[in-house]
Amino acid sequence: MSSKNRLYTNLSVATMADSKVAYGLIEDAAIAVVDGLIAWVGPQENAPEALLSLDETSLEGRLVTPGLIDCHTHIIHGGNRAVEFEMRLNGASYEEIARAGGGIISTVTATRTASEAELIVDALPRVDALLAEGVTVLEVKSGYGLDTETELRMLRAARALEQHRPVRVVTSFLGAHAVPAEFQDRADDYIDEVCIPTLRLAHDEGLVDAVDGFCEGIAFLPIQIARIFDVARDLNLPVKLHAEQLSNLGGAKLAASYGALSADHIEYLDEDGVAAMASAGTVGVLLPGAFYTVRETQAPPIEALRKHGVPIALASDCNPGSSPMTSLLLTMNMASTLFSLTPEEALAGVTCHAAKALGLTDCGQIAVGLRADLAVWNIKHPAELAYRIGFNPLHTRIFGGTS
Ligand code: DI6
Ligand code: FE
Repeated sequence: MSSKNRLYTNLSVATMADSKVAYGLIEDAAIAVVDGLIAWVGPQENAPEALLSLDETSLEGRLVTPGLIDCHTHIIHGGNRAVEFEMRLNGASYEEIARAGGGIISTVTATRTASEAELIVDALPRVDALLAEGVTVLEVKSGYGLDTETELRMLRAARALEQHRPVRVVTSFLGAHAVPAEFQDRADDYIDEVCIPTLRLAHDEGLVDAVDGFCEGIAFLPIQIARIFDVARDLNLPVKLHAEQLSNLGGAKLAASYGALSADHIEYLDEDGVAAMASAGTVGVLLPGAFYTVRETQAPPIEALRKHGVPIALASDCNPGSSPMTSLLLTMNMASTLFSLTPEEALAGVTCHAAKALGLTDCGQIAVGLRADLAVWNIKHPAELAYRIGFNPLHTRIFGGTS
């Protein structure tokens, strides 16, 4: 169907737009789409006369949710690390893997040698896997170039995904992902000579929607992240941070002090950090695929996040090392089973809260005036989405009103 004007009938809808009703659920509902936007949603029997002239599609009792939003991915990268995965499971130590060229630096090498076209072709099957589960918005980070040319190439490839697939891409500059070998033990020089100048160039080219960093003992310290965030502030770009993944360095608190959109991972976050996020309106993005892959045992502080009212989002963290995952449905299931999120929290995590984590106000819910980014599922109850493992009940994905 190519028309951007349509009346969908005979459906249930989890609008995720009414905090007083679980899932914002409306049964026996209809949704009108005009010019790619939601023009009306409500009980079908209340549908205004004027809408009845639209072409109608009966969804035969299916459930409609907002299109899913993957708000944290590294989906553009060269190569993969399957052999390293195999070595590890055959008993190789971290040092042996590193000596064999493994780890994040092996992905940097593979990404530096890939052309923009190769990066795109390599990423498309992963993008397709996400879209097949109803994803309509995708965040993509740089961070496997760690030199000017490759960081820019990654961001251009990320932007170009929109030309290849009906999906909306939001980019994050992650120059502060790791210290490249040529700057070993000179992280500050890397920030001054590569990271900051590249951020400025990428911004000039319109390639950056937000600025990210990896705040960790094995990556960058808060004081170093702050220097990059100062530049982001000068450029009027929002920030976000990989924080408290392996230890508590106070990264989330630092991010919150810059009004960050999100702090991501946050397994080692303490209540002080949670409170700082709450006052700044910073979303907590949980990445259960990484938690699972690295066999982390410390779960994020879910109770404290709930208590302080910090919105919780979920994302795939799709990357070749710590989360080679391309499924938001599996992410939802993992967040429920590993972190005890309710199925409703899990769905909010990949819809309304994921939109907030990206600073988007025109998607993530089903409400009048928002984009008609919808997922139609062959299920009756929204809890089925987080419940099943490795099963995809998507019927139709509707992107800006077009299916
Ligand atoms: N945190 C992670 O878990 C990944 N990056 C990050 O900032 C690791 C990425 C990789 O191993 O390639
Ligand atoms: Fe990440």
